[in-house]
Amino acid sequence: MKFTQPPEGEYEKHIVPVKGVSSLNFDPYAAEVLTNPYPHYEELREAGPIVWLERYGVYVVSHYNTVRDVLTNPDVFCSSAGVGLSNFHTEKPWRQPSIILEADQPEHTGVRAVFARILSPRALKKLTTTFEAEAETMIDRMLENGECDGVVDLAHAFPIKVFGDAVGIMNEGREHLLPYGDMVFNAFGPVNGRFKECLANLGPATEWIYEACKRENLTDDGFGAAFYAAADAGEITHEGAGLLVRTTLSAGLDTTIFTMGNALVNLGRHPDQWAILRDEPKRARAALEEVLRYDSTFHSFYRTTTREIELEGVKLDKNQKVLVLVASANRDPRHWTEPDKFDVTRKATGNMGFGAGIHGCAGQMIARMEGEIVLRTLATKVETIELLGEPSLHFNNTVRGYTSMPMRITAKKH
Ligand code: OVM
Repeated sequence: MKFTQPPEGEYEKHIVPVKGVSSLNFDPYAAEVLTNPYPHYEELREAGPIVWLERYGVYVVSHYNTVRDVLTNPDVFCSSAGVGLSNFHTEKPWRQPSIILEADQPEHTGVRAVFARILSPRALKKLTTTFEAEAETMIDRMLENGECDGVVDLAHAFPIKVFGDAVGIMNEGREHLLPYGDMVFNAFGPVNGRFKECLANLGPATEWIYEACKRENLTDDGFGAAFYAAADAGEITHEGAGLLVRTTLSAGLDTTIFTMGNALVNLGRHPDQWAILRDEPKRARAALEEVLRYDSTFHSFYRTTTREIELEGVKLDKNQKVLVLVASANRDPRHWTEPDKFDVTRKATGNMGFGAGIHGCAGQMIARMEGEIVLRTLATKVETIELLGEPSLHFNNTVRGYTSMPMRITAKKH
């Protein structure tokens, strides 16, 4: 594999002075930033709706309205050049591009329609009882033990089981899903130490994913089989069907796993907010939405300009990468009241956690369903959540979450 991005330390070459726009040396991928990005995002928003990042030679947009404008103008801010820092027009992608994520209209349109039909609310409804039963089993087991790990025992275990089964992949080897996703999401950022270490430790994960996506290795009643049936019907190619399975396995695990972990951490840290949810479990969906706003799993991705364009008074060249900081949009006081307050009673819909526009998360319905079921089952069964020490943060170039969260939970008395 060859990477044509400049290695770490050589980004200086990319510095181009740009007139009429704030220019910062800010590194959104620095460990210190990932530890607590929100004060940094505030500084960035204060510097302006669009800022030049010297280190990477890209613009960054961090205000809610600007993020939305970029995401809802896909003809100007395209995805086919990749949605990471790497520009597919000039650099070789680390893997074959996704036919849904890294594609533009008109090719994207039909593929997205097939994907949306197969993950439609009707298809998802059939999965509800299975998902609920699994959440109950896992949470009952945690309650029996009292002391548990919220990430390992629930946030990780639940999507690996229920989403893996829903796609229809083999049981053997599912431990490769998370490391593969980690690579996918690191690869949207720079080729930094984090990227290289992840790649070096990837082992057989990529090969396993490739095998898992093959028709003969899928159950005959999952999303995977449905993608291949769409190929039989001539709606997509058979290679495309395999790539859509790969999309579910790339985008569907780390994201939901981290989201559930972020929910547990934030509810553990805000006992008043947990009490509100626990007393009214039907608030689960709204609480999940607030988690997605307040501590977004997805922090950033890129778009690439298809022509010269003026954005917030700044003239952008053609073929220019723009970093879209959705997690900052979700904390923008120009849009939200008291954005830094975790408040499960607020109306957090309209947050940019799933993006927006034609590329808005295609799995958001099943992601919300998984999260809602887990939070509702917790709220129904659990009285108290006590974090035992600091949860361990996972460092990734694109997504935010935890790898471990020791906690003690007690059962509700009925
Ligand atoms: C894909 C893909 C991978 C990662 C994320 C994603 C957020 C999609 O392979 O299509 O959407």
